Amino acid sequence: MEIVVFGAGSLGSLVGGLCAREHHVTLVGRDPHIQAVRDSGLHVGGAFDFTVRPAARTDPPPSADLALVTVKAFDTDDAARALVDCDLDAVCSLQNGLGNEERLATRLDGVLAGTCTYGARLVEPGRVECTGIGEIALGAPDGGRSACAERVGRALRRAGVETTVADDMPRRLWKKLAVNAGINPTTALARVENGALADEPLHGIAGDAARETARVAREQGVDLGDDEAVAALDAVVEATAANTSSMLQDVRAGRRTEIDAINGAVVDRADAPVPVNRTLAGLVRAWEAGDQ
Ligand code: KPL
Repeated sequence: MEIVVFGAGSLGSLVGGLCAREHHVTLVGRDPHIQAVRDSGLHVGGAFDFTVRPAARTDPPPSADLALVTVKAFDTDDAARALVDCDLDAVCSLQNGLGNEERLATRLDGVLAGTCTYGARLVEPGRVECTGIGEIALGAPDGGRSACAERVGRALRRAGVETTVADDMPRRLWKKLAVNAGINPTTALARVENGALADEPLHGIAGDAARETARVAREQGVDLGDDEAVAALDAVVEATAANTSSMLQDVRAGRRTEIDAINGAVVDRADAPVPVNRTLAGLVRAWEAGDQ
């Protein structure tokens, strides 16, 4: 299969590197990472230890069977615009937050929703580290079975990527949102690794954000219980205890965060007040406006 990974940051490079063991992969990203991959290939370390030689470019190729979209949520519209001239059979979002698939589908056909729990860190240009083996779940954005998702799932599994083809993607996206709404802003504001959320007072704050998110999911007709959301949060905190959340990485690097697509999305969709998500979003946005 011809796979283009649009957004070759840490996660995109890891998934692209894993896929390149079996498929023809093109990484689309920015220099100096892309230049390093062109010069010396992509080394995948951490839980793996191999080097692959995917194609690497700063703009999409003219065609591919599948595009894996791994850009930050706020770059989704740009990704859709950039991919419009690429002849594609399927597009799968592996991004944080809600609403990415709808945005891609305004310009692209064959859009699938996806979640990815692999941990990844870009160590230096041309080198990515797998900090935790997780899985990709993908399927139709509105739920239900999808022949396209089955095809993509088979291709990812052939490459040794742990993959579930799911018929309940809305529920999975909300569950992941609950986890991100708890972990990302709390770790970013407190400047701690994920594992620090196992203890009070941060555990309580992250748990309340996850519970509020589950309540908003239910308001939207998605069956996600408070206890299930908090259990998912606790499991990710434990599994990724030594990891730096993507939002803390963004804050440390002085970059824009995904707060709008995470806690902002919870606030925007809520029928009743969500004070914890509103407060966390407000604090992170205040940091973005002031300190960046
Ligand atoms: O997805 C993540 C992120 O950092 O964005 C979690 C699950 C919180 C792992 O760090």
